[in-house]
Amino acid sequence: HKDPHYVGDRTTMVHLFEWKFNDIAKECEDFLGPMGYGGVQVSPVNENLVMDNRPWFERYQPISYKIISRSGNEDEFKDMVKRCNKVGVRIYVDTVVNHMSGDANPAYGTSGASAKPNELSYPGVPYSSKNFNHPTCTIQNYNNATEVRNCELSGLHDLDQSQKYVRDKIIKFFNKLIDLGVAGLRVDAAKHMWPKDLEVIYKRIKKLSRKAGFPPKSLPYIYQEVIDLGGEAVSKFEYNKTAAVIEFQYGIVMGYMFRGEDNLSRLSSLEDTNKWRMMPSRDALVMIDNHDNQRGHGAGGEKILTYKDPKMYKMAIAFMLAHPYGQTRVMSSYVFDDPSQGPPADSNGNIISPEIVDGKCVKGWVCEHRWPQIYRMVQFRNLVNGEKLENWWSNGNNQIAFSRGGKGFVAFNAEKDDLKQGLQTGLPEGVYCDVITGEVVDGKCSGRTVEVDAKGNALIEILSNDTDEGVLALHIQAKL
Ligand code: LAG
Ligand code: CA
Repeated sequence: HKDPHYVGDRTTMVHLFEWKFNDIAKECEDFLGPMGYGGVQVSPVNENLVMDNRPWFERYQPISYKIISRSGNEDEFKDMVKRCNKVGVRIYVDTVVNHMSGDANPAYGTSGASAKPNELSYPGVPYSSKNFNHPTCTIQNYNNATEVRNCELSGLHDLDQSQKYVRDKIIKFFNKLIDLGVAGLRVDAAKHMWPKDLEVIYKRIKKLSRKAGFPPKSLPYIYQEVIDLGGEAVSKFEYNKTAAVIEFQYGIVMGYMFRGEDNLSRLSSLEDTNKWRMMPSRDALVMIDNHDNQRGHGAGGEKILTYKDPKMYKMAIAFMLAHPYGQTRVMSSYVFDDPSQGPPADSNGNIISPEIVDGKCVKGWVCEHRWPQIYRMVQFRNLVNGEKLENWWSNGNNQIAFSRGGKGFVAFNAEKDDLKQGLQTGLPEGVYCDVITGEVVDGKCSGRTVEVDAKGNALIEILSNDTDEGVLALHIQAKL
């Protein structure tokens, strides 16, 4: 369950947070497919509790496993998966199976059906009181693994996955998604479920759909949300036997690094994941920010970089995409101030579609995935896939550079001094267009150019007073 099953040389998924299925399908066709994105993580697709003011987090409060939410219904979901697969973009679903909703009275789901959360009754599944962990308790002590697994996470009613009945319902939901052609699943709150119960569930999930174009015997990609920053009873290393784990340490390290609060040169040892207490590369899904920590939810959010710090954010994303570690995920947000605020919506709570003007999203959507500095680094990662990290250089401080074999080269300057340095790029001789500041159009570079000599050396310059970009990236497909 550790292979995302991307098509061809694709490498990176984007989380289109709170997007509607119809809009995602169109984005696959118009942009993600042609630009080389490998997949989309969609927000939870199953029926959820309708909450006042429609905060984004209502989608983490399941009412049933019917596919119906503000993103769309089952037909729309099916159509999206088909259309995205057709243009080489895989779909990954965020699944919430640790718990059902918190208390609400009356409680309505997104299909209009009602439930009685305070009686632990969810007729749409159906689950009743006996399917939940008893006695009911609230997680307080993260040094007690049993409490973390068997008590309620912020009042969300905690399912007992040791029951075959509960597992059967979860497996049925997962298998339905697979029949509809998805390539994998995010497992929300995996830390709050017992690894042995999850293993039983994973073993019983279907192989990916042949009809949707997957090779025979492909297992779904499973990446589990286990926030482990050290010092708690539950360890992420309990979860990577057969499936992948989201490496939350990564975004925190990158936050410190690109804010200039650590020393970039230390990243030379990033491949030694033991040293950093990170998952082995093959087992890790990494990101700079996610829907939780970009707004201070979840844990470890203080140093996380987001679209709100564009220069440092683009540097961190470029590093993530240039460095070979992990499976990479790009966050795509909507504009927010209030951390509870849901996506752009009309007065009836219907999500407003992103609109695209000159390649950029408007109407309250940020669409980081459409920032040229980001999608061009996705293309960089696809191009250098499988190439070794070479020609590492640092000034011992916050200026670094490295190549990926002889195909790509990146340099970063996160300090107050200019970077002006002759460096070995590993690239063949020629004039290259920096894909951060521009692209090749009609044989001309719209941004900076760099001349690489016959020995692979070039003068690399990143000035500290550049308010937009602190990174430079060259690759062999952007050679003039
Ligand atoms: C996750 N990881 O384990 C998600 O990534 C995260 O977004 C989910 O929390 C969490 N698990 C549960 O699925 C989010 C918000 C919470 C929110 C919860 C349920 O971060 O703040 O809780 O979804 O909607 C909210 C209120 C709580 C309240 C609870 C129950 O914020 O104060 O107790 O609802 O009504
Ligand atoms: Ca639990």
